[in-house]
Amino acid sequence: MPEISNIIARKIIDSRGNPTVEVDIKGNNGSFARAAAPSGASKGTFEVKDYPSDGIESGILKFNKESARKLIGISLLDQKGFDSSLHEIDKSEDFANLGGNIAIASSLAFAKASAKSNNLELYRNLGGDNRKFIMPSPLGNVIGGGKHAINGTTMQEFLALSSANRYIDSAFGNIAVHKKVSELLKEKFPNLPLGLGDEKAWVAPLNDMQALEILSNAISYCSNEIGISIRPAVDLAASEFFDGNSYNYKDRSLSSDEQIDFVAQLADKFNIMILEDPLDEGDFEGFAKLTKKIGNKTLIVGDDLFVTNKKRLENGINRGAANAILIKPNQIGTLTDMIETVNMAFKHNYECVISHRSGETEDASIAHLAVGLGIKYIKTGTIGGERTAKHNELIRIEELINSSK
Ligand code: 2PG
Ligand code: MG
Repeated sequence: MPEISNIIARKIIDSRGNPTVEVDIKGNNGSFARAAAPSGASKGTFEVKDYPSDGIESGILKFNKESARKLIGISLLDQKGFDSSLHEIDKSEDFANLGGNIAIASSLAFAKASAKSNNLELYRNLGGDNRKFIMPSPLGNVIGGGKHAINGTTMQEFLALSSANRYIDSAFGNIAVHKKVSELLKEKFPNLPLGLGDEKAWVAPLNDMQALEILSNAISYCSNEIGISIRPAVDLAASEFFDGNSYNYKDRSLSSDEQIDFVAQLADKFNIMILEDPLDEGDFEGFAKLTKKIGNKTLIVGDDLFVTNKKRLENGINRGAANAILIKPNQIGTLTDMIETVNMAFKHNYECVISHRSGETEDASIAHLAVGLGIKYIKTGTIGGERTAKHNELIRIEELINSSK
């Protein structure tokens, strides 16, 4: 029986220059696997804690000194057993003792080691050897603001969603929009320096309406030029500019009901396909109202609302809040918990969008999770090594799928 012979965590550097964690697992069958955790800037209040209260350093030290011993010897074929041991070690509801980022890096390293022990790629080990695999459509952030930039838009992300026959063409569709946006920004601000935010989306002195107009023009131009379907999407990350009473933009301040009407109008005017976190993370009722209004033609995605948590999703399902969920593995801390949330979403016809974080690493696990679990959309930026790591892995996965047809 293949089992864990060694497990070790270390501090590494993320794309924002902040410390994060990676975990190595060795098996007694010679298998070796490694995974890293990303980190968010606009974190949901209800996410698990990423590190114990005394910080990343002491979290890692404690894991290597005490927790690792309890994990050595676990069968490499038992993901659920491994993940429940993480919960047993932690003993809290929100990974406050072990640290959710240390938990997810361990859980994903385990999933990779497990796949290696079965001599399968991770996506295939997760999805079953005989499944028909489909490639996801990428959602790429091209104009940004909120917590990901200094003095950018109020809404956090303006994205392109491309769907072509081959994954690589979808990814290049988003990249084309990213390039076109830079041309349009140079025309609009000929004398201003332009820069990129945390996710390598363009940052410029725009209000949200101007950003949507540029996004929409760039998308129309590129989809005509390339001949593939490209649609606009927006992640408002609305909790970040809600003060408990109003949503505060650069040029307006809106009540909850006004916010619902405002985003419904935007969705209509700009033919927006995906609207993420259009309302505050506590406002299930507002999400339900908006879903009733435009949910037949728009995906209303809960990110901070659901935080990849099965119980919060269940609440949303019961109330008709949103019709899709963002899936971020480190919001919940283990692969098993994440898969349970995905399964619940699919069972109730909620769409899933798997997602990177604004602070990322070269780890490309989410590419495999998307394909292996049959998730149709992946949000992972357009350019930048930590973002293209996922695209490039998906290009390789598509080649493998095609060669095994
Ligand atoms: C989001 C994410 C990723 P962060 O809000 O969806 O784009 O941002 O990782 O900062 O939470
Ligand atoms: Mg979000």
